[in-house]
Amino acid sequence: MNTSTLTPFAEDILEGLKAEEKYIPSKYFYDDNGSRIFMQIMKMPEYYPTGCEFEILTGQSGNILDSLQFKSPFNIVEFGSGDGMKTRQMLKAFLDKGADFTYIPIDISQEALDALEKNITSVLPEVKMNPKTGDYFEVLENMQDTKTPNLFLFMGGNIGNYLHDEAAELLKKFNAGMKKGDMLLMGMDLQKNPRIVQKAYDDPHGITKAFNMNLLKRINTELDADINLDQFDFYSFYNPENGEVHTYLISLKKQRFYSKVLDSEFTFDKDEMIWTELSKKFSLQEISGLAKETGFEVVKNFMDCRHYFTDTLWIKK
Ligand code: AVI
Repeated sequence: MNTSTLTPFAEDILEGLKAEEKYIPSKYFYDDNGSRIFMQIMKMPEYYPTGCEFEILTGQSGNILDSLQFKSPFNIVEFGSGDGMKTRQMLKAFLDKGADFTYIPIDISQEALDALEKNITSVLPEVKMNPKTGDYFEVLENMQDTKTPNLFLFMGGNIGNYLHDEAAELLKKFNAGMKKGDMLLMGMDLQKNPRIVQKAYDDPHGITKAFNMNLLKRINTELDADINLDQFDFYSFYNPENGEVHTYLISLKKQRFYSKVLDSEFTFDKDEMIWTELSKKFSLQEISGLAKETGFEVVKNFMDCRHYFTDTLWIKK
């Protein structure tokens, strides 16, 4: 096998499935099929974060605008904007209150940005948009010398999918690309009754299971492998002591599969697990600790009425 010609997916699968404790990085959930399954997850009644963030942005965007520590004009720079459904609520409220801003969504996918632009301008034609294609940090570097203050958005609770040190590193990088006084509004899922969290990640419809199984499908298609999907199950576990949901694929028997692309065989014991995702739920104390650790200060938490989720507003010190 010539590893220099492998895709990043192939390299990471090789590393993760040859490890002592097997794992697959959760960023590989989101191929076209996985992204469609994730849309279904977001529509499930058990998956509360989407509704919570929608409620916050629908009801409290005026307060968010009032809490910004700079005046118009400003930029709203969004990392990983998705379809913009929730952000649209905020942009509308800001316009209604007479704010003067330019919306700058950043995404590596030109296709996603085109769809987003169409979606926003069809409903809010008066929004000034300046979408930027590329890596978050490259775009940030090129924006640094502008005088206009920035509100950065990192919504949806994506920060919870990073290990603590990775999250801190990402936020420090955001911080390094920001000017003093720039602000960050970030979605973070909060600790709550464990049964509610457990249900959101172990749904009765089997959609979260399908989301995980899609990883094995990707290995079969992209790495020319012969995994029998029926011989794997899905398991999810929420630990209320540290706020971490961990999800796994479980091998139902002692088995092996072969990948032509990796020219390699992978063996599994019965009940062996593949760790597929961390989804961290935070306490408000942990949120202010993380802000401090990464060069920010919490200005205000905007929470839904049940206090399940927060859009936390930080300022760069
Ligand atoms: C994208 N991310 C915030 C989701 C979460 O809740 O951690 C991904 C997800 N995994 C299973 N369900 C949803």
